[in-house]
Amino acid sequence: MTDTVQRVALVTGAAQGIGAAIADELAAEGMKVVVADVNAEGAAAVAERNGGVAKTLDVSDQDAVNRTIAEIVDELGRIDVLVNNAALVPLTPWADITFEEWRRVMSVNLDGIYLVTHAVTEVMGEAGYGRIVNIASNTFVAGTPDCAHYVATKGASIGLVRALAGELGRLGITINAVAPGIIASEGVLSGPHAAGFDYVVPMQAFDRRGLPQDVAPAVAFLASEKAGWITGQTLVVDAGHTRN
Ligand code: NAD
Ligand code: 4PL
Repeated sequence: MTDTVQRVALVTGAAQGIGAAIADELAAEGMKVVVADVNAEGAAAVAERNGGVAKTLDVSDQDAVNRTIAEIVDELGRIDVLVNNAALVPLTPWADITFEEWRRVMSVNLDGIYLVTHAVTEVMGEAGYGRIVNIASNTFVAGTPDCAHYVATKGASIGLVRALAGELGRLGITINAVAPGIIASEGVLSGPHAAGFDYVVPMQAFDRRGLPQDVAPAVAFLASEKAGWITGQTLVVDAGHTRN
């Protein structure tokens, strides 16, 4: 951060869970954070506590995405950091993944990344500076069962990071992925993934459940100016559950 410019960060899916912790961490580091989520109330509460700006946004809605990015540029003048965090986190055995369910997960977890990233890189490219972090998942490393559609989107988000690093580097933009292991977010705690802790925690190096606050610092580092020589990479943040 320079003395004169306050960096603006857009975090999608930031009304709760890992996204909210990332939004708080970036705000604590001095950034102006746009807390974007389909959950308007939750986004407003997070923005209220961290001095940010809330935007109601469905990342899979092309018109809404383009309108929201234009609003942010109008109101705040810039977008320096994008964290692609919004996602559906389903647990569905392969036999039960209908094409409709497959498309639903693709549209939020993958089309959403395309839409927001495509709009934001235009803004970042004009400024000649940007930091993009995709929140992937260590399920892509572990091959976690009963969420094949989800794992496929997380692999695709890492593929996009690798593919875009070169093109975006020429514009002064870095793009990396952070791949958390199982985290006690509101979403996971309220759904069937919660049973996964009993299986995963014994494989970790540390004997407790991961929290959203355990992921946020890694994202903040890759989103910082000082991470400018790192791009196209995936940082696994899972207490050593997987090792590569
Ligand atoms: P969560 O379900 O607690 O929160 C997700 C947020 O995204 C919610 O606020 C939800 O409203 C929002 N959202 C959903 N669809 C949206 C859309 N179309 N547009 C905008 N916002 C939308 O989830 P979480 O556990 O905090 O997960 C956050 C990210 O971390 C996701 O990318 C997830 O895949 C990833 N992740 C989670 C875990 C885990 O165990 N919790 C592990 C690895 C990776
Ligand atoms: C190990 O990304 O990485 C459950 C739910 N277990 O979403 C995840 C593990 C989940 C994960 C994830």
